[in-house]
Amino acid sequence: MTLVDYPTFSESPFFYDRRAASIPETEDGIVRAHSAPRVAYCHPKDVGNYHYGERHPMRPHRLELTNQLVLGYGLHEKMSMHAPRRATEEELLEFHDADYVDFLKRVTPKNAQNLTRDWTKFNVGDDCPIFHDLFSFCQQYAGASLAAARKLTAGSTDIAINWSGGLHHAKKGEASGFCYVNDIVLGILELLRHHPRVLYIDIDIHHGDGVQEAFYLSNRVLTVSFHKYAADFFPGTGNLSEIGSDLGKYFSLNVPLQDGIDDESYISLFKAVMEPTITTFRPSAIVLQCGADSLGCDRLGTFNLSIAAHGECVRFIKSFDLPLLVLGGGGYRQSSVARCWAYETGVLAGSALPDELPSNNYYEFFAPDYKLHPPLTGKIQNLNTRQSLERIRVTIREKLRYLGGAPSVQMQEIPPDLMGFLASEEKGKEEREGDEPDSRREGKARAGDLLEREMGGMGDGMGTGPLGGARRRTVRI
Ligand code: V1D
Ligand code: CA
Repeated sequence: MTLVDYPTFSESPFFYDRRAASIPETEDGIVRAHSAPRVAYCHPKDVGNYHYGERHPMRPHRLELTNQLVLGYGLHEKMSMHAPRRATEEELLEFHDADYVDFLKRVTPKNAQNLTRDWTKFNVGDDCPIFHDLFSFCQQYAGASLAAARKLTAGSTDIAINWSGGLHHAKKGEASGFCYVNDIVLGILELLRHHPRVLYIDIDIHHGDGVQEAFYLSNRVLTVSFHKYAADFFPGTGNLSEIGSDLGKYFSLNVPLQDGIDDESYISLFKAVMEPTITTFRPSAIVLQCGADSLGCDRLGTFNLSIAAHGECVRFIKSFDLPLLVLGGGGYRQSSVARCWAYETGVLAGSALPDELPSNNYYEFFAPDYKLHPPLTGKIQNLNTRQSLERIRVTIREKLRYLGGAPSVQMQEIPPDLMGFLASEEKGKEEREGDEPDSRREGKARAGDLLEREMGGMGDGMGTGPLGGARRRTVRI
């Protein structure tokens, strides 16, 4: 049977959702309620024990605080809990350059002084210091995003969470902005083995430049970043005018904001941008980076968002009922990050959490109020005017009109028989590769290889050609 026997993107009245078509039964034969999505929570063991250095704002310890609140609130009763294995070198090489991965593997705080030429080449230094066991840290957070993505492609969960991931600045061959390995790109590449179109949304206050750059030429991944865009604010990219190139033209969207944006304007702009983006692009999976430095009172960020507003963005994206990979990112007031991500875990798991924080090993971090939603103090002046926000909204809507008309979007869906085959392949792979300390065997023949061959030569954006031909920093998809 050839692929042209199936309805195309433009012809079909709705996306072919394999969950809707398959019998809604679990392996033990129990019919699941439609309304309660299954949530998988991936937390690498000890990921909170790494240290960037005394003066560095990034504190992996916030992941331990988050986990304590998640457990304290009893959310482990509502989700499947996983301690995924580390990513292998081979898995990191799906996106990253071999010399860069080799450098990350070899470098230590002791030998770093002898590798000064590499410091410039791989952009390590003040923002991205070499700390003890750096490579293990990278393998842990990337392994968790890969495991989370695989659970989605295997169909064993509807939502997968990895708060240790979301390191959106890392490039193919260099570190950037506290990020070494780009677990988001790796996770999206995994999703692309099964999903024709993946939507990436980034609510960290910084521009999601590493992910945008990786998929800048692709029409299979649409990236949207909401961020502060101002002189001297890192990384300096993310203007409205950055829209993608070649096949990827109109598949990068940017929402550049100014200091002090408040809950109401952020939520209404977020919904006004995301609703038409989702209905026009019609992704079959979504990746949401939830950087918590967009919260008010962050040590690096200068927005005024409450945890409730940040969480409302998560709730809104969840409401589309698509396979959803939820990741962390920035966030530099540890207690706020932990509150925010615990609250969002509750939103995803469908549990309303009491405002009184549960007792936990780090209770004193949450002084003086010990509440989940403490009042925001020290708000920053809102420099976003009604007109500036309206201009952004209108401009993005215009770009979406072009996207809707782009012939490259009219892609073939994955045929159901191939979907079934790929799902069972992935399920087997997920079982083989399970959580630590289970077996670490690796499958050699990959579902994506088959997908590439099957879809090759269609000229529809899902073929084998290197889309990254013109820009070496992009990935082959
Ligand atoms: F304040 C610091 C103290 C020590 C080391 C670094 C910093 C620091 C603050 N802000 N570094 C930054 C940003 N870097 C610069 C550099 C100056 N150079 C010319 C560039 O302004 C980097 C901010 C990174 C933000 C990371 C992130 O929040 O987006 C994130 N997302 O996922 C993980 C982290
Ligand atoms: Ca962002």
